[in-house]
Parts: sequence; structure tokens; C-alpha cells
Amino acid sequence: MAKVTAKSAAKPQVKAATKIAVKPKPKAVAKPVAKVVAPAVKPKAVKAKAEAVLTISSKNYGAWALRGWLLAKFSGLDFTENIVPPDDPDMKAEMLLLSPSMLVPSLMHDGIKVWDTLAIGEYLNEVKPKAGLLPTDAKARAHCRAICGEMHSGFTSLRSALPMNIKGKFPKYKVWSRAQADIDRIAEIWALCFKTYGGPYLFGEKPCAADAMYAPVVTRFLTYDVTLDKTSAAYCKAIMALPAMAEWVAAARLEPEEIDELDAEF
Ligand SMILES: N[C@@H](CCC(=O)N[C@@H](CS)C(=O)NCC(=O)O)C(=O)O
Repeated sequence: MAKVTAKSAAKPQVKAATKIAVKPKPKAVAKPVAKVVAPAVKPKAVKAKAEAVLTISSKNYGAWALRGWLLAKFSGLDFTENIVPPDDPDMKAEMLLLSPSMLVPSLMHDGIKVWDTLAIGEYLNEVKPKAGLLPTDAKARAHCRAICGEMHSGFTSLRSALPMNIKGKFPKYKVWSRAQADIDRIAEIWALCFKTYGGPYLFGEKPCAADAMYAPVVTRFLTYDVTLDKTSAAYCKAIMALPAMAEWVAAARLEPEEIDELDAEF
């Protein structure tokens, strides 16, 4: 199994901004032009003792990357970021080694390669059982897995109509009815969690895997000025106040505006 050593991970992975193929937009859906760019900031030198390497791409646009990164942060794993520009042909060979699906996030830990966000969450829960990524109570754990799965496989209208764009701001953005149905369902999921576990996070007092999975929804709600009920709005505030979120958002803001519209599923 391929390993990322501290030495190989230390070489700078960030290249010049990469243009991404533009697909014509469907006329019916008026969407703000999203720009995708290779990250501006070179990854920091790899810490000599980092246990793991998490491969991600843009922090401004990478919703799955944010989920994987938060899962790693919440788990307490000592990891190094490997930031690769999306769709860079020069990175293909390396990407294949890091992530057979060619998608990020992908985690390398102790010679084990885990790609796909849900698998990363499950893996981290196994290696860091005390971190509480999944609730200890079986019923709550099943509930947590169900809503993580619902996020992982659903809400396609919301994801395509309101792509993650942390730096973007679209006041009074007109939300398409199918995306609104996704938003309503998410508010319902959150409301049941607050009622059952008491908040301020989805499963109580500590952020867990479910909060990582829904964090990019929070940033979308803020980017697109989505009208929310009081408890959902308070939850968004609590998520944005997490130190890990502040760190991610600060890095996203440093990414330059460069690339034409990416019509991909983020
Ligand atoms: N189901 C995958 C989805 C991952 C995904 O779509 N990742 C996006 C970026 S956030 C990606 O890698 N897109 C291709 C690219 O950026 O080149 C998961 O759960 O990890």
C-alpha cells in the first residue's frame, strides 16, 4: 500500500491556478458565477511527527474537503494537509496514489488509505474512539449515522443550486423550489436533533461527525442569505464560532479568485 512519508508530503503540492473545464449552464437555474481556484497558500512544512496526511483541494469551494478536514480536527488526529489543485493533470499520478476515486478528501494514516468522507468518519471513530465522533449511545449513534448518510447521498438540489463558496455573498438570493425543499428537510433534521439532544450541536454539547457533515450547509446558508428559523440560525452561529471553522474560513479567504465557473458537484 502506498505511503505518504513526511518527506514526500513536505514538497509543496500547490501549483499555479488551474483552469477547469466549463460546462454550459442550464438556463432554468440562475446561479451566481462560482469561481474555482487552486489554493493560494502553500501548505505549511510538514510537522515531523504528523501521524497522517489529509488530501484536500480548495478551501473556498471544497465542501467534501471541509467535511473530511473537520472530521480529522474533531477526532484530534495529528495530521498534515496536502492541498492539491482540483483537476490538475500534473497531479493525476499522485492523486491516484492518494485517492483511487480521484476525489478528495482522502486520508493516509499508518499506511492505510481511506477515501470518501463517510469512510473517513467511520475510520477516525475507530482509531480515536474517545473523541466522540459518533455518539456512545446506540440509538443516538444510529440517528447520527442516518443523518450523515442523508447528507452524503442527498440534498442534490441544494448542492447544485447553492454551491459552497465561503467568500461569496449573495444577499436575498432567490432559492429554487427544489433547493428550498432540501433546506426545509435540513431544518427539520436539525430541529429534531436539538429537541432530542439539547444542542448547541446536533448531538449535544460537543461537535461530532454530523456537525462536520452539515458544516458546508451552514456556510451555504450564510453565503446565499437563506432565511432560517431561530434555532437553525443559532446553530449556524455556533458552527461558525468553532475555532476549526474560523481557521478554515480564514484560509479560504486567502485563496485567489482565478478560475471560471466549475459546474461540478461540490
Ligand atoms: N462522495 C465523495 C465526494 C467527494 C467529492 O466530490 N469531492 C470533490 C471536492 S470537494 C472532488 O474531489 N472533486 C473533484 C476535484 O476537485 O477535482 C466523498 O464523500 O468524499
